[in-house]
Amino acid sequence: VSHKPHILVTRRLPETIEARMATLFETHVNEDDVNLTGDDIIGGLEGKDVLVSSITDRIDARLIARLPRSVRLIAQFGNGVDNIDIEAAWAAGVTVTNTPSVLTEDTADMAMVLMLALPRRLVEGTQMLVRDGVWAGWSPTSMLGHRLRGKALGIVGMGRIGTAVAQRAKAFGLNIHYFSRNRRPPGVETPLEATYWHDLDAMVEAVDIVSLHTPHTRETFHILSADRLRRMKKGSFVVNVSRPELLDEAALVDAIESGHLAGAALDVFENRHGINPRLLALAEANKVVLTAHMASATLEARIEMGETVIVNIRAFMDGHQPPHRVLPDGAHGAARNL
Ligand code: 8YV
Repeated sequence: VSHKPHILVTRRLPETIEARMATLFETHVNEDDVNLTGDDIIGGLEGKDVLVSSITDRIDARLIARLPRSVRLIAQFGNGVDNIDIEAAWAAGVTVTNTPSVLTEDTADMAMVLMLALPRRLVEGTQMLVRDGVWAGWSPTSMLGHRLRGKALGIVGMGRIGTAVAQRAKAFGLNIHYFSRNRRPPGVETPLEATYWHDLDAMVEAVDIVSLHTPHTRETFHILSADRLRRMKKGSFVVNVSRPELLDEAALVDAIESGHLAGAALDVFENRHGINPRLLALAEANKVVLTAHMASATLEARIEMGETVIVNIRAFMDGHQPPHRVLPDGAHGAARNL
């Protein structure tokens, strides 16, 4: 195209990224950084070529049907695209891209932070020091947690992030088990011994920790169901840095309250704005560790995510195939990267 692409960016991005976008594109950023409604998005897209979206934008079939004809690209700032109806975009001839890979390592680090935080009582240890007079000083039997080494970790979804978690967990002496849509031979792709399970029910019965690393699709909604939570070993726990929809949150709370599960370490919640009070109570009781959807929240990752958005937009506007196109998975509606 002869003119600079006009883009709408729905959330504030790191300064360096906004500055670079402003030099390359006619850029309109939602400076308020509050969630835009569908009407806001449609209004803001008047005369635009590209929508730069984030996980907090609900881009469903209805919104896609209302897109101005000029908008041919939705460039998501993020890896997961479950906020976008990929099939509807595909049917409407609108290209969708995402920002995989650049956040893999940082997200995997956060999974390890959470995996260690619970058995090693990280949050409790800090609270003890900051709450006046609670700490009685060192003693041989105080603050005993549990050893991670030697435990069995069950990874659900051995994609980029799952593989990066497996590599780290291996170094911590965990035995790696995984369930995946496609069997990946980790011995070939990575120097990693891991046990593949084709039956998720059987895997959750066998492991001490279940960590979720699959995208949220129709197939993976509540993949860690009430039934599977019941099947998990007594005293085992759950880690989730992926999407809240992957587990039945109410059933998870039940399982922890009843003492069946030792706890959970969660970065994502069903209701982002009003976290389940029972979950908060479990956090008070140090049965769960909660973080604020920050697994990819490093400045470095966010800058690289922004750079990836820019690469996708430039390729698309130059008439090339953008490198990180997301296509619908014809058979099941699950999105996948090319
Ligand atoms: C971001 C994420 O918080 O990429 C993802 O899928 O969940 C995180 O990196 C978010 O998506 C930014 O839009």
